[in-house]
Amino acid sequence: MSALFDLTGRTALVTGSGRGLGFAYAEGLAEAGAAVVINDLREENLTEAVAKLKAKGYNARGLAFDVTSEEAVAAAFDALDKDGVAIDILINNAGIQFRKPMVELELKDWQRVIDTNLTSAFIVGKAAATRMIARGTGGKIINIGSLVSEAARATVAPYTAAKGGIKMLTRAMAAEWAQFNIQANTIGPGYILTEMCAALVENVEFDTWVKKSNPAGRWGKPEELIGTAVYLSSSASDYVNGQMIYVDGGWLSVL
Ligand code: GCO
Repeated sequence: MSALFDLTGRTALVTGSGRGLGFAYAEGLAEAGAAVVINDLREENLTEAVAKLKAKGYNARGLAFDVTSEEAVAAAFDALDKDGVAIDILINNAGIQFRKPMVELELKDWQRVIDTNLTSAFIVGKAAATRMIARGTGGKIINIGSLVSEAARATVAPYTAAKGGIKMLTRAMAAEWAQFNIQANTIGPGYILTEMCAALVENVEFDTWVKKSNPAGRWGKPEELIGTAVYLSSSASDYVNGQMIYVDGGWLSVL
């Protein structure tokens, strides 16, 4: 049975994986046997993340590039090509949050959030899929959505639009690339205890709301996303395509 989920011999790129959920995905995939490429813009995060994985005996390397820049992504994939590193699994995780009522929101901030959370998945997805198709090996793409792919929340409009877009971008990828044995699926994390949510956790009213509205009665932990990430990266999901799996403690079921 474990062979179904074994990632030995495969290489995964996880964008925005210097810390937070990205790091949890990368560590989980490494534990399942994959070699991992950590991506982050901040060099110190990158160095620290790679060191942590290497200390556990995992095969890890760092690659700093801006996921919103087509030139930077092209250069990064060229560098991987030169080193003979083929990406079999891509997790488009890089993301930012920016909370502001829409009537006060400036276009530049809207654009920044859309670029980082949605357009990046197209840019990096295209670079990875082009190579998977050329090699004829197939591959796995996991895009990261959110509860707001489904249910909007005030003050996070660009994030909501981007995460809704991610759900359908994933289906577009499945529609075009299933014929090349590429499976593209979305993970929708619920309210998880990460740095991105720190302001929400510290807000007593919000924290109480999360605990009350979620049938699980608590926030999720980053490591609770790993099983789904490994499943969608492995042969166990070879006929699963264009799906969105929420890992939310049941929150959407009672909405
Ligand atoms: C926020 C948002 C996010 C999402 C999260 C859960 O204000 O930061 O609400 O936390 O809801 O991605 O899916």
